[in-house]
Amino acid sequence: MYNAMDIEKIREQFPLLKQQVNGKSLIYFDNAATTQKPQCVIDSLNHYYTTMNSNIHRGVHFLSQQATNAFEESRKTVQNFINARHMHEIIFTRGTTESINLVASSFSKRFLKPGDTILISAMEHHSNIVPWQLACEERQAKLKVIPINPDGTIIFSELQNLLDESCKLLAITHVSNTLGTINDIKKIIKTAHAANIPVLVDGAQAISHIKIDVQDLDCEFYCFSGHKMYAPMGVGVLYGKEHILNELPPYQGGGEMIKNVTFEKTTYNELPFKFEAGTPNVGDVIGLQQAVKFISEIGYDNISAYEHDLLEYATRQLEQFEDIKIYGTAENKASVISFILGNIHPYDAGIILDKLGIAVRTGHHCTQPLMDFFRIPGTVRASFAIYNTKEEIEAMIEALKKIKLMFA
Ligand code: 7TS
Repeated sequence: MYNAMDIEKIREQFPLLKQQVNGKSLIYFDNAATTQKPQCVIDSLNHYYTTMNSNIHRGVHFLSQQATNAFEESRKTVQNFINARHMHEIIFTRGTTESINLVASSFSKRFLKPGDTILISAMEHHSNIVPWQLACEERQAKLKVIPINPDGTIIFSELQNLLDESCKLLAITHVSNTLGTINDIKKIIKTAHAANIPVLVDGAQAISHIKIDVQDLDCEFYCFSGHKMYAPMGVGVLYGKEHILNELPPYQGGGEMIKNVTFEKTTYNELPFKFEAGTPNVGDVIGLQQAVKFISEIGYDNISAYEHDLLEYATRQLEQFEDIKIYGTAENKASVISFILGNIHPYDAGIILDKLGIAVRTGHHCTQPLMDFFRIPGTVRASFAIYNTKEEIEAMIEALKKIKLMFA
């Protein structure tokens, strides 16, 4: 188990955490929105633009070859990181949202017919709702939703019922960004496969907390964003099984994704390039490799154990307020805690916490249907990363006590 000294060493790698905000030491609890970046990632960007910047895959010159090698090395690193069978099953995108849009668009063109259904859950982020709504609208298909229990867990019997003949794909989050629920994703995938239904997993919130092994999970698609796992913004990953990616039509047309173009007919490049039209985000992809190394050096066991400890501590501390309501009380949770304190509007709480140097997120967290389910306008959400501490949680509790007095 990581101790305070280990965490201090980790914190030292994050220059941004040394900042003062409103005259207070910054406490950054908005990690579910994006994590801060360690020095190795920042250095990698600097190094890339200082020594290597070049367009890739097309140049014979020195820089282009260097950049291409580093870019493809990053793909290899990501392949190993999530244990994909093939390197070409790793498609670089702008982030989870683009990864899901890619599948929603290409999969529906190939497989979705009028009357078919796509199945999602009631705890999805808008990024795993709207692309499917668009696809369903276009193909005259229907979007169906697996309901949840009040504790924020999937109602499993409903999931089984909805996996019927009309269902062509299940798209579901691994971890809820609002409730913190960790879905039993392996069991869910197994259940869908028993009905011959492929599964897309939105891993945006899982990737920084949980070791992912896509072969073990056996999902058809797994999506995540670099920026939520200590990597730069603007780079993400779509993992897809080779055979299904090969069956999908391209998402965008342009350079890189073609084999041969004439005005009469274009043939497409092989995987992964078929899905990487245009100049990719080379510098950030290379930065992602550094973030993978950062996580791997600490190790998921350490990350999970430490963050779980923070979550338990924060939950116990928050429960000391007799008028606290925590949303998301599943047994298996990632280090995300959503709450409303008394009748204090989340926005008011968030503004005052910010004045005290504490960054939390307030609002619906891009999960409006989930807010409707709980009949609330939003929550205050604190989400913890490997560099957060119990002292910071104590500071938030003290701040909340002050806020309560102000609103008493
Ligand atoms: N899916 C989930 C579960 C998410 O939490 C997010 C972002 C996305 C998809 C979209 O990721 P992006 O990188 O493409 O934007 N979640 C949040 C959040 O909770 N607060 O800000 C962004």
